[in-house]
Amino acid sequence: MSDKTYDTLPDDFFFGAAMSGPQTEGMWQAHGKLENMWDLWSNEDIRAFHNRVGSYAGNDMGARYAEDFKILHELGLSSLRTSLQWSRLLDANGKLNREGADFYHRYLAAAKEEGIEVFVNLYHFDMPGYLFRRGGWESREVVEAYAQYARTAFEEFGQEVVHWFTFNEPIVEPEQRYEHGNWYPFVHDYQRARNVQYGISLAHALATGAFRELQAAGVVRPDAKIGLINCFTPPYTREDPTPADLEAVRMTDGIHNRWWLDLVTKGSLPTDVIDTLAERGITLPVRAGDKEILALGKVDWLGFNYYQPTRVQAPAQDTDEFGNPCFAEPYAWPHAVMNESRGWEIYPKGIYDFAMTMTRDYPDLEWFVSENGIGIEEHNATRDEDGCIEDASYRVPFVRDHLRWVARAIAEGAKCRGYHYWGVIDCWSWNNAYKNRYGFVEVNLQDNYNRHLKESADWLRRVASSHVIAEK
Ligand code: BGP
Repeated sequence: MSDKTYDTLPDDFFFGAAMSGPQTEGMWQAHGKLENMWDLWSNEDIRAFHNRVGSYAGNDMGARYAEDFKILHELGLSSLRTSLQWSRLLDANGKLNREGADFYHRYLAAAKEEGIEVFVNLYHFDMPGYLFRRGGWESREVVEAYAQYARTAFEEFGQEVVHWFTFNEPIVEPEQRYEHGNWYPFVHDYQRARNVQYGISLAHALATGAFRELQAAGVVRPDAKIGLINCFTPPYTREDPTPADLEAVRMTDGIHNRWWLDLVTKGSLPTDVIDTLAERGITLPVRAGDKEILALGKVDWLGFNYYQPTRVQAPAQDTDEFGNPCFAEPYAWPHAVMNESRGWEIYPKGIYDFAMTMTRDYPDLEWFVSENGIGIEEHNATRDEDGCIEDASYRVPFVRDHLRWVARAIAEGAKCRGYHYWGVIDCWSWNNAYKNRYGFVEVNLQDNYNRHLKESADWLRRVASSHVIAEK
């Protein structure tokens, strides 16, 4: 960092928490909730989940939300981004499930009582199982079902919710489920991954179109905004790159970032990326009328999830063992500082680099840090004599250093409006379940999911209340 330390954030900068419906709510069969992809995978193979903890319980927030909003309020936070679960809000005929909707009305009302504004995301990797069986994001019927779900949510909560998002990290399902085969249904097919990415893009655009229409009709509040959240991690390469390394950066940035950034700012997809894909035999399942649909995709602002930088270099091979084209491969930076629990590099300056790229390329677009955090293996945690988890030595520097880069970016003109910490209250992390803990607040599974403040909570409260980024 430069000599100057940037340690204050603007008065109107907001602090909040990020979580998601499937990782918190639990109550997986209450209110007529349908099975989602995580329930489906948990039911099929519980051994795939750390310590065999499946999707069923979330972090019990569905039962404890009133208590949790109080905790967030006491930590000085003013907002929470979570997601509605499609599988709870609609029934198997795609109609509103009144019991599920009433649950979310109670949830939103309880948050309001504690002064917590809920930012509502519509989709967090959690397709209802029956729609996955009908083809998931590769099926137009499912894309249209999503648009109908979004429309129903806008109609039902349009007067209550101000900040809406269509998707969280839309790049993750194409990659994790269809390209790298890490997540159910474990596919390794680059073409299908891009088909899924394209389907999600259409779904996003249709939902944004429905939002605009319903806002014009007065169903959605006039002050409501719609956005998209992605891990727009800036790709880096070696310090002395070859043209092939730079090409790897272009395509990684193209698929991960510019694809979505063009969609949400221009209403189209980046032609250089589409052309390169076509040269390698990958063509998108475009139909007549799609151009007009994608044109609906422009948003009001963005969320930026940031945990780690992407570092890539030219691939050693043209195709992988499954016959898929390779455009890049990971580059191991010799100076990387790692969070060993998660296997992710810690590189706070990446948040600034993204901010300055946005300021240069999309100067009018507002955004906020929609996720950032550090997950450390629970069994590494030490406790003081009162049983409080001593996490300040790693959690405080992590958040502090990221926030200082945010403060500097804002001082240099970045339109970053706020910061949401991922999992302020420990939550369930997909197939890692409760292996890595992100929270300032512990969820003790041995003690009936009871909440306990960790050592770092006091620091968060001071920073969120004063907007001064305290050293410790
Ligand atoms: C983001 C997801 C979150 C959350 C977070 C931490 O990519 O949007 O849902 O899980 O990563 O990652 P993990 O839970 O895998 O440690």
